[in-house]
Amino acid sequence: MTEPADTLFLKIIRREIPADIVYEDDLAIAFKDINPQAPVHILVVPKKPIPCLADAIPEDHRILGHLLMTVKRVAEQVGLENGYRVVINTKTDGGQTVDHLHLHLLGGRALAWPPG
Ligand code: DGP
Repeated sequence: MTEPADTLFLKIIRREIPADIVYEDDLAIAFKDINPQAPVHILVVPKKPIPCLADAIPEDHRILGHLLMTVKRVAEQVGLENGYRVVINTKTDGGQTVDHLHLHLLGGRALAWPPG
């Protein structure tokens, strides 16, 4: 079995590169996006290096549920009471640039729809 690739986000989890971490537990970490697209732009990342949503397996269902509950928790923590958007870019057409599953939590302004 091949080892999963080391990723930028694993380096953040291991504190090898700095990040503005806003939440962490056994399964997930949340930190501010380096290139924010909204006043609040936080990435919620599983500690397990699942490359993208399309690579999730049935056994990952607890992690996937936990990621959504973490988004909700962080949104409350940072005061997004007017609402927010959750985005999972997946593979090339989805605009994914980091091959480690992550949820974008965007908020702090009224967001346009549809996205580009
Ligand atoms: P995506 O395009 O969905 O793969 O989003 C990847 C996001 O990761 C992108 O919005 C920018 C962010 N990002 C890339 N490198 C870093 C980094 O070194 N630190 C932080 N905090 N965010 C990063």
